[in-house]
Amino acid sequence: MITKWVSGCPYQLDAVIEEVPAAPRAEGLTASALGNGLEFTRTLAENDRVYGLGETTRGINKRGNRIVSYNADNPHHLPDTVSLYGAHNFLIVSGEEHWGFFFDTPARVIFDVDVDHSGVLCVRCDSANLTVYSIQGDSDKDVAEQFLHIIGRSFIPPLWAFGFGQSRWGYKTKQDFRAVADGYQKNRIPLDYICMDIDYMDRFIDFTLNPKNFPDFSEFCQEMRSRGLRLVPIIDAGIKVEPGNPVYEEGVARGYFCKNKDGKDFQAAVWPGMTHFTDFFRPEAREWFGRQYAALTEKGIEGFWNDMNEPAIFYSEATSRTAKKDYIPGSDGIYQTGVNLVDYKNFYHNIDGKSVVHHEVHNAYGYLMTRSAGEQLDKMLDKRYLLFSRSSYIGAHRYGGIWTGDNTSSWHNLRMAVHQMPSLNMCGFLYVGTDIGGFGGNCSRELLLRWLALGVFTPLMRDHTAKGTRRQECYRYWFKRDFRTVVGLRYRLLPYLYSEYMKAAIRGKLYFRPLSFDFPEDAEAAQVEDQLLVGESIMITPLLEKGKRKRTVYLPEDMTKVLYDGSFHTSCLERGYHEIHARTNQVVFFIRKDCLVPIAEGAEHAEAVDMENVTLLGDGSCYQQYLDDGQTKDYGESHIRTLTK
Ligand code: MIG
Repeated sequence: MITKWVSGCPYQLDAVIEEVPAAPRAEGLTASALGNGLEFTRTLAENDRVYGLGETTRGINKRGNRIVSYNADNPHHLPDTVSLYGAHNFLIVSGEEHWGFFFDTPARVIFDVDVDHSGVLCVRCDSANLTVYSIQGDSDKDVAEQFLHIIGRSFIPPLWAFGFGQSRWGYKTKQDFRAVADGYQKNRIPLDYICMDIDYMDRFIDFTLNPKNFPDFSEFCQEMRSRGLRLVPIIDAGIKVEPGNPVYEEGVARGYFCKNKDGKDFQAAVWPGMTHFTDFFRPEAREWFGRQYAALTEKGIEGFWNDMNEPAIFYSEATSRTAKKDYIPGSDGIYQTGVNLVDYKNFYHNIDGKSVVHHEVHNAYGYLMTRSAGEQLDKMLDKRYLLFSRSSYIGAHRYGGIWTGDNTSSWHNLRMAVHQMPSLNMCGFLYVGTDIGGFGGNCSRELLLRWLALGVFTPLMRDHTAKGTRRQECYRYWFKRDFRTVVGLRYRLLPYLYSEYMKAAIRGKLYFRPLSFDFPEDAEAAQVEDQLLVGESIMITPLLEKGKRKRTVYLPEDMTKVLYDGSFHTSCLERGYHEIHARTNQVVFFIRKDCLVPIAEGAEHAEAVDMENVTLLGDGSCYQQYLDDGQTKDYGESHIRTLTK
């Protein structure tokens, strides 16, 4: 059962694309006025849990946290960090009843999820122009699936995007990229793509290539393709202000950039220096910006990542003088969200002919950039594209995936990834992943192997790190065979991982789930935050502690334990608690009762994996495999074949 309550005059952002009946109130919540905005509360019973809220830094159960939707370029992913890059305003209250609530507003929202242990969920919305969706269901899973249905089908990337990718901020020349390709191929560690960070551009100008380093980019793309690799360039949100830059000139001439209060094109500094920001709220500007990606697709590029689209701003004329940050008041003090409010109140969008200050619609900016790219890439390429974005809002999940931004090489951030994945799925984002090994800081060999072992199961599996950190490519570390084993597992599991992703996307289901979603009656399962269900057959139990070669796992039912060390070793374990052992070159996961997992021989590229000839592991009797060419857009149940044991 879903109803919506429309308050005031909300912006039409197409987060929800199905018809939902209107109700006279926000069902399941108590609403009251709060300044210019609205406050929604709901009393929580002692054992109620709260799920969802996407890309946040702590816990699968969000109870006991304060979370702020106000998209921020924030590299500090700490337990008490309140804002990251996305606004994912959907949560599930789980207890005697199962309710889902989606606060559809691009303005700031503060979620006090019983932060002070007063037994109250309190959601404070800056704006009273919003739509609140209330979902009632039989279970948490049912609520989540009802939500996935109304927000529309997830983005589906090509098969090669389910391979492993390497990235590093600082690769600049063809030599740099060739060295990565060589490093992986000489050591026979599988790899499908290499990301190009901002240094491939001409002075950080979007849609350009450094003329000295890439005078013949088409040939270079071809060279990489012939080695089984693809290049995935970054695109930043801001367009450099510079006469002679055709995108700048055309954007100015057509009036597609955001304005300041005097009606002039707003400018602020990011990587290229002073930039203008495309007004993605205007459909014609969105289409125009998206078409610019052709500069690279024409040369052979099939995938991109969109960065700095909160949008991130280093400084502006106003903020070089006063650097005032956004603060939010809490009953227990003042919290800084790390965002520069002065800038966000200094520029304007044109929405349906009306001038709207950015601050009021801030959270939708990154989404609309991704939509701009996605809509045009879909038209320009006759096959699927890869796209993932840093900033997002629900709705963006139909156009691309996301990565969780500038994390750090820390064990806490690895654990956090386990919490983020299912929470993002609940908000619609299926193609998700973290910077494997951590973006900031120096990654140890042990941490990288453990992070890769989790990354094997995340749809986006990319190793990425910042300039100035330790080299983080797998082949830079001692005893490369271990990396070949762990990354290799991804390719051996590809028939399963791809099938499960595709089935989740076309059927509107979750790919990652907390244990409690499948075992709602199991009080032990509800407490588990360091294990996940991945697709229909697998449960993962990652090792998340430094120096540990064993951990305790909870099995909500009898399962088959699989230990992979280059070959698969299986054993049956009964429901209950067990200690499992895994050295850094071993990955342990579980196959659920009455389930199967198809295993391939593996290969060095996703497209080279033989998906047809598979071995079946587990004690089930049949498996539904999704099989297609990995490029076609004609998705559907007809691509499913049933394998029997
Ligand atoms: O200000 O392009 O999150 O992945 O390597 C930093 C450089 C800008 C932030 C992204 C990160 C990327 C980096 N970018």
